[in-house]
Amino acid sequence: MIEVVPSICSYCGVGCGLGLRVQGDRIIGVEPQSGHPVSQGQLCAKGWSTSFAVDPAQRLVHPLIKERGAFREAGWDETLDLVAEKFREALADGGPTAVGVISCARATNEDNYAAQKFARAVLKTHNIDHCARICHSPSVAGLARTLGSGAMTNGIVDIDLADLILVIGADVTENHAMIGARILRAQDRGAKLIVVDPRKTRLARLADWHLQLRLGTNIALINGLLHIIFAQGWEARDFLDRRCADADALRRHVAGIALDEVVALTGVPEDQLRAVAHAYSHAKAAFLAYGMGITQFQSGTNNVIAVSNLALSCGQIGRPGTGINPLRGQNNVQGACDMGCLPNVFPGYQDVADPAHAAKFTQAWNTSLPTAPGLTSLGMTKAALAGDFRALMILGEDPVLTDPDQNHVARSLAALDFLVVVETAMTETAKLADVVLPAAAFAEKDGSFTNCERRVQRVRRAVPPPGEARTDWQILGALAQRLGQPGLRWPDAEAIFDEMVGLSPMFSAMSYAKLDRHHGLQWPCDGEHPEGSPLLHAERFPLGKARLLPVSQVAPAEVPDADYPFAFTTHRLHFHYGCGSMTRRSPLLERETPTGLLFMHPDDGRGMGLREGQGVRVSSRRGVLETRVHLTDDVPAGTVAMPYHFKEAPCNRLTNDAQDPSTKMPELKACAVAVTALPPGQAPRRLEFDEPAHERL
Ligand SMILES: Nc1nc2c(c(=O)[nH]1)N[C@H]1C(S)=C(S)[C@@H](COP(=O)(O)OP(=O)(O)OC[C@H]3O[C@@H](n4cnc5c(=O)[nH]c(N)nc54)[C@H](O)[C@@H]3O)O[C@H]1N2
Ligand SMILES: Nc1nc2c(c(=O)[nH]1)N[C@H]1C(S)=C(S)[C@@H](COP(=O)(O)OP(=O)(O)OC[C@H]3O[C@@H](n4cnc5c(=O)[nH]c(N)nc54)[C@H](O)[C@@H]3O)O[C@H]1N2
Ligand code: SF4
Ligand SMILES: [Mo]
Repeated sequence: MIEVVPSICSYCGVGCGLGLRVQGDRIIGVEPQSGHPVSQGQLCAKGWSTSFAVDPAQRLVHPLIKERGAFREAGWDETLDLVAEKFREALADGGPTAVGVISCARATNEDNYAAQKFARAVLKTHNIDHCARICHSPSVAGLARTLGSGAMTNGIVDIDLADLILVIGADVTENHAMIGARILRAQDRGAKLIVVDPRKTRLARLADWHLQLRLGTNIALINGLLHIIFAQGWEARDFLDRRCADADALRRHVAGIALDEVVALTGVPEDQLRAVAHAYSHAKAAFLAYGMGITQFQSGTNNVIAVSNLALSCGQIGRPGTGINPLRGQNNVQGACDMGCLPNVFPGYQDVADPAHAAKFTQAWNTSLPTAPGLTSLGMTKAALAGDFRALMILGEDPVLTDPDQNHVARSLAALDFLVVVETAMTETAKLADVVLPAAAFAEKDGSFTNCERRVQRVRRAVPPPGEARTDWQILGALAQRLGQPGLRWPDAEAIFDEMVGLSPMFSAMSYAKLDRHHGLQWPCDGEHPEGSPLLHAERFPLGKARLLPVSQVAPAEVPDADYPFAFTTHRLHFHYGCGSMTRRSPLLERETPTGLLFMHPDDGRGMGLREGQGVRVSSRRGVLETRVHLTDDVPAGTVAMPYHFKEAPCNRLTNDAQDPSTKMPELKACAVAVTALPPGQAPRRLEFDEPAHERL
């Protein structure tokens, strides 16, 4: 007999509803959930391939301890005793600032709550972070300054209510596929579509206007649009008067901008800028969505502020069909932030430096807590390299493949006294660990995920974990016990959720029973909003009045020159996900895109005498790799691009970790590279770490 267990897709932040088809102890397939408000009975190719991602045959099933360079299987007791001993040593040696935890935006809210409680209440450090750092941390920081809250202001269903959709720096049909489908349906019923992207994405090719700006010129472009809007008197004056603190500084700032300079810098013709400024400011309801093409720059926070200035100036927020909508990436990255897996906030964004919040958690957890905020994820790896950091626990992240400057990351991890990785599969990072612990995957545990529109939804244990795998929170609880803190032993996931709800005002009216009755609930969900909040900021902003903050264009830290003549950017492909540890197990997805490629404009290819599929060597100031070239006008001449899913062609060997000053977001979207041809017929090789960066053919 086949039983269908309702769950949520564990890939991207859209949060599609799926049913796990279970026979005995095995997941034999999935099906879309009918009537789900987000996915409406559909799934993308990754969702459909879920059973491969959790297949026991390809999973870690035993704890592993490294001895003389090789892993051996070990029992839980022996392994956890060793991990506890190593953390005790590190704490004795370097104190609580020398240890830390990187949590997992793919794991449940309950796992993430446990991870931050482990860091804070057991290790006594706020050194807890996760991949939001290199994803939407500029959204959290930028929108906190302009609105007072950094999440999507509107729901996914609002796309159906918009008469214009503006997508900036997001490849939505590939990366948030069911949102992409919804946008295309909106266009079919007459909504206008504008895409701002240096690449011709699928959506860009279908858009009414594609502003193909030069890499890293977002602020120049948005200030140009604002210049036109204010000069023409198209701004929403009434909204600015009632809802915003002071528009004059921004008005003066953009008045001083010369449009011909904007055109020269961005490469976008003036008539396109005028048409888009008119369309966005005159739309009845304009839904603005953005992604990594805004955030992953050293100017990431200011880019977000520029986006916010545009929406506020046109009054395109606070109503159905409008909004500033950062498309959060991972299935539960919103949740990992909400749960406090950040170095400066407890669950529910309660500041660790605020004595009242610190007192509340000290009392609830019955323990002392540190007062100084902790290190970010890249801060921890940097401290390791400097010799100031001893022991790190990584739950479900693969920084060797996904953090910038791979050689630097590998050196930093090697500099640790002790690295423990909790994973569902053997990754490049896990290979460098001293201990690897097998984690249960989402289909093997109860809990909740929070999608990009703040919707908290239940996932359920459909099958037992394979072998000896355990849930992250169980592992953390057992380890905490060994380190003298019994407060992380919960009977089940619901008890963790209830503890979190009791401590986080923004979730105070949530419970599993209530989440079950609805298709999840959108936070804030409290006494004032007992059924959740699909739309934010309708009456007022968390700051009271919103703020318009003038910002100026900043070039990427590294631009092309004679040695490294191509602008380089990185992106995603529809059929693969993150480090590929789950999608690359699916033969269906592998067949579609089996390996990494360098995307290059045919004119550049011709100039170098390259043929389609030829091997190339790509180098930056930080590293070198080999791959094959794909000649396509998806990218403009002078710019080359690579996806980041492929360990054999790791584009983060090349990327730059120049950082946004306020969030430490590295500049994953722009650096400079050189490309040289491999002799025709020579296959690209997989190069080991630290081959000389400047070596050329
Ligand atoms: N298939 C698949 N889906 C995924 C993921 C995956 O790995 N695979 N990952 C998930 C995660 S973690 C995230 S965060 C999301 C990310 O989803 P997206 O934000 O869509 O991510 P990217 O494809 O990295 O970048 C988006 C776009 O930014 C553009 N861009 C680059 N530079 C600039 C610029 O200067 N200005 C502008 N305006 N645009 C620029 C790129 O050309 C690209 O089309 O996707 C999620 N969904
Ligand atoms: N060059 C470049 N680099 C990038 C980006 C880019 O655009 N360009 N994007 C960045 C962005 S936005 C992000 S979010 C990061 C993502 O980077 P990562 O977070 O490193 O990528 P994922 O592949 O999502 O890794 C998640 C891991 O969690 C494991 N996992 C899944 N479920 C569980 C669970 O329940 N428990 C545990 N313990 N493990 C689990 C999976 O096996 C997988 O190996 O990459 C960043 N890196
Ligand atoms: S759009 Fe995202 S959540 Fe929906 S099925 Fe695809 S990967 Fe899963
Ligand atoms: Mo992300």
